Amino acid sequence: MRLYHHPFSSNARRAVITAHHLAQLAGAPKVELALVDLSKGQQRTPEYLHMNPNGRVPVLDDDGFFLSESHAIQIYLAEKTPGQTLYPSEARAKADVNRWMFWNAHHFAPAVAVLNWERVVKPMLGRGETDPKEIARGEMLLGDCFRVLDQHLADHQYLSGDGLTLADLAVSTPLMAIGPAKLPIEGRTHILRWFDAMRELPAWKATS
Ligand SMILES: N[C@@H](CCC(=O)N[C@@H](CS)C(=O)NCC(=O)O)C(=O)O
Repeated sequence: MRLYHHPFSSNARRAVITAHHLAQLAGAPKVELALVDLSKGQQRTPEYLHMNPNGRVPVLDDDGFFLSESHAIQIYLAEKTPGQTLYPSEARAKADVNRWMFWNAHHFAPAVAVLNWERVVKPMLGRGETDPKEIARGEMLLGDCFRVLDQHLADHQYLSGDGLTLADLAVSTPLMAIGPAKLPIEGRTHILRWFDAMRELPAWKATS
């Protein structure tokens, strides 16, 4: 399999980290990484758009089966790996992991993206002044998400169940922006404890 990514993309990193983590297991799919240079517009070439018409990273190519959307890629890689424990098969356990993954895709990652765009990407690409209204909107959205996440982690070591799952890998990757995008994390001690543990994972370190 080939996984198209860019190192600055937290969406791509979610899939890359999952592949790295699963690679510890003998039956894991062999995943080769391919860099897509977003700054050169390589995500908009006809060849790339054939794999992912959205023109975004990541996309997985499994022998001509093209799969975009980072959370879907995580699930596919896990389900292709015999003996994995990142994605449970029991209905309620699986639903709970799904819940956090959907929460991430719909609420958390988009909230981080507002601040990341205003404070990191816009200045980097010279796309105009920071918009204070957008900053206020991003901080409000993220404040809500941080409250929910911190409360949950106050009495849970991991997001779902008793061990590391796809949910932890999914939700931790937007926090790559914690410093550069000045995410309002002050006082969220439970998130910081959990995120420190995520950063200690060999898969996180290998993809930094
Ligand atoms: N929902 C998608 C989002 C993918 C996405 O937005 N990727 C960004 C990088 S973080 C991208 O490729 N942007 C390139 C562009 O917009 O031209 C996923 O989770 O995979």
